[in-house]
Amino acid sequence: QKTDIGIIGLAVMGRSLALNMADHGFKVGGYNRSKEVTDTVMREHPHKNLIPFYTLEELVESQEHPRKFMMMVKAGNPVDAVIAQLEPLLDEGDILIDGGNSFFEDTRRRTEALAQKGIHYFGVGVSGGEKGARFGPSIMPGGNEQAYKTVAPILEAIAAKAQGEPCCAYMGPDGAGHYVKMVHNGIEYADMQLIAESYLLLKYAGGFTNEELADEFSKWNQGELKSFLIGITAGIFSEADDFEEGRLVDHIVDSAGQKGTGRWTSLESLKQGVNVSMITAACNARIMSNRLEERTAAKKVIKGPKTMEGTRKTPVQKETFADLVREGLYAAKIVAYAQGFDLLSHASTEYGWDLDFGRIAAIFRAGCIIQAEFLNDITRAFEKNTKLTNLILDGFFLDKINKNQESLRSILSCGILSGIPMPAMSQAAAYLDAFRGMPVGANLIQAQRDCFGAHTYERVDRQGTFHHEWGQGYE
Ligand code: NBP
Repeated sequence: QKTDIGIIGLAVMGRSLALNMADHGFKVGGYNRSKEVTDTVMREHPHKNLIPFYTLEELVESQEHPRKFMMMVKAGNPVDAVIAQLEPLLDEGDILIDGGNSFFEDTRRRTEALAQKGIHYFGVGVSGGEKGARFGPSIMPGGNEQAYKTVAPILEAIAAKAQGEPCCAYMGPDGAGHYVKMVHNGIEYADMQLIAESYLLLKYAGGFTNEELADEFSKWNQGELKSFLIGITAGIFSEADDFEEGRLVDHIVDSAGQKGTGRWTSLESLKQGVNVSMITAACNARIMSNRLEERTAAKKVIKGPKTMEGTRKTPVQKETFADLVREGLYAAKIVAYAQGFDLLSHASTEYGWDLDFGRIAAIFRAGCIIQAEFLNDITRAFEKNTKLTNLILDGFFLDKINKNQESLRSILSCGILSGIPMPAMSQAAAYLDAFRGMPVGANLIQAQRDCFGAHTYERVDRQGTFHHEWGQGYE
């Protein structure tokens, strides 16, 4: 049988994308390394447009030129293993897509290697998990712009739709799509951490019950914070436990894993010299969460603040406190996105990708985990000013920052005095204060560097670099 596209790897994501394509009328060839997986998919999800193949040769022969394949296998070595098997079977002009969470540098390397043979390689970020893949993900394709036109009808058909537009758009050459997906995940880490800190504040400083938390988050989801993450959070507080009395959330261990895309974002930001401190803080928060044993032991010996005695720590009414938390969260969220888009901007210059930030925000509006009302405002900001250097400087966001930063400071001080860890919100305030030109102490650091290493220093009142013979007390 003839097919329009081949999917290689039929685990949860590959299978869901294959069925999504089949629903949209494309004839899809499905192949998986282990035959049993293919059989299970065909048995459990039979579809007239999904055709199983048990060898790559047959899968390749089922298509007309230019042929199109999408790998949905585990990132890392499995991708290279599939390429090594597939490459000899492909011809010039064929298209090979990697839809997994591959590291963008790997995608750049693979793109270059396959281009030698005239094969168009695409690194495509797919966000939204299993449900997104099955019914409409946000899709970030990177690769050859001409060749993109061949796969665009399939990718845009299966993507989520926001106000009728597909959440799929060409990002740029080689690793651009995977890079955008990586930063998307980094922002997702920061966003989730900010919501977790808001929860801790409301619960431990505000004395909110699960019922009240569910109500409060539902209310937030009607306003400017409306988003997938706030929506599911509201629902989580209402979920009954499967085994015991009470709500499930209170029976879940206080330790969360990570797969690595947040860490990649953080490492990459250090390489680029861009401050994404909130994403890094979110990664570190998960690392700290994993130290359960040490935390349990330390709890017995390290004293908390005196204000932790008693139940409620905030002097204000619950509703007033919730408003402060909502406004502080909104300000911090703006800073997190500003950091993420700053990293994209530097990468765009560094790798020559010419990323369109307004378009990136637009394709995040549906299908993905960070989908939010707020992204419309980001698109508007970058459309209004394509040269915008930092999201915070856009008129709309500047106004919000100026209005909400007092709330951020107020909940931060309340949280710190109550002993509630708020690493991401603290970073938001620190970034804001440094960015708005407050002294950051680098004059003293220059002096120290010149003192111990003769690294020289610069002056405020004259050009050039200077060295001082630091005299006293340094022996
Ligand atoms: P997994 O990441 O669990 O990978 C399993 C698939 O990889 C199976 O089809 C497996 O075949 C295949 N595979 C492996 Br492992 N080694 C192989 C090799 N050497 N040659 C050929 N095939 C090999 O699947 P997933 O969770 O569906 O995710 C697929 C990709 O999508 C990953 O990169 C993931 O990070 C990304 N992603 C996942 C999500 C999500 O929510 N799960 C969301 C967004 C992106 P086998 O059956 O023979 O072992």
